[in-house]
Amino acid sequence: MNTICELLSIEKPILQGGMANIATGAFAAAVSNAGGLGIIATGGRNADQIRLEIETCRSLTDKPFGVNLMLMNPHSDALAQLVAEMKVPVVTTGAGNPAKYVAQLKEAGVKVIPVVPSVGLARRMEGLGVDMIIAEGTESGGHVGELTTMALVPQIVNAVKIPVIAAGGIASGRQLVAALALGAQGVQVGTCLLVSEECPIHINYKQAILDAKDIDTVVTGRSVGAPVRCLRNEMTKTYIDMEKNGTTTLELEKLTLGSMRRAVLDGDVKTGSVMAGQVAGMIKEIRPLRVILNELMDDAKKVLSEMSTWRLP
Ligand code: TUI
Repeated sequence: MNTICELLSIEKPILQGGMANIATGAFAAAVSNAGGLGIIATGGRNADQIRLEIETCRSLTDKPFGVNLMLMNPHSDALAQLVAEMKVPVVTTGAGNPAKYVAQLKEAGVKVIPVVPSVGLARRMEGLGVDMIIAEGTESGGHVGELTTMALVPQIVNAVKIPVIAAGGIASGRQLVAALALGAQGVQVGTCLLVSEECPIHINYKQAILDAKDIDTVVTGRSVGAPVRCLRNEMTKTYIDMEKNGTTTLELEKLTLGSMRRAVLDGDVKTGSVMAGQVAGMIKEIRPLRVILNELMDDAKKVLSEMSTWRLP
């Protein structure tokens, strides 16, 4: 069977997570140039904006890249049509069921890789003919499911025949090897790339991740069916207090309106949504993307070679 590197024509089995309002065409190109698969985010953007991002990405790299369709975006129909028309090599999807777009994308020759939080959805996606599955555990940043990567990945691996990529809780070579041990053929990472030199977020956002400890992420929005993991701050405290007091969905939505852009663009890490995964606590340095991805691979190789001498009793 072909490796995911062969299937996607990439050097390292590492995909970049979607990251709404962050992953521009230039950022995705930089990830692809560093040997991973860069992905342009569509959260909060329309088709005209994404067309420009795809053009920018193509002008900055000859390597394959992808677009993430964030399915809560009201422009999803137009975005799916755009990526098919522009023959983007890979589409990942998130925050919903992409069933209605799969045939259209496959016909255009686009590789389709949905992010799923459950075995049921993974099976349905395989039935529709998608190319691979990203199994994302609740450790990840942003919109999350319920199951952990440790529990979810092997159950999806057992349930489907197509390649599985693990996401959520991966920021080191050890975690990459652990994902492979669970049966994944590659990983998707986000949080560890936020602190890259190339990542176009406000320095306060990067600093908040560098300062975070293991227990500093929380999930807001479970009560309204839109669970989102962020770094704990004034906004998440108010939100969680309001959730406990039975505040209406409308009031809760008002609190988070524009909060992602406030964190990313204005560097307001107090009242903004500083989306990040549980691995934030282990990230300590701002470095170039190439260094981050090379270290992930080199450390994974070291761990694998250490493990080759292990013997079980
Ligand atoms: O999509 C993500 N992570 C995200 S999207 C995002 S942007 C955002 N904007 C406003 C509010 C909330 C988020 C930030 N982070 N990860 C992939 C992911 N997909 N995680 C979980 C799922 C998922 C959940 C349910 C995928 C499919 C699904 O299907 C439900 C169904 O309809 O069957």
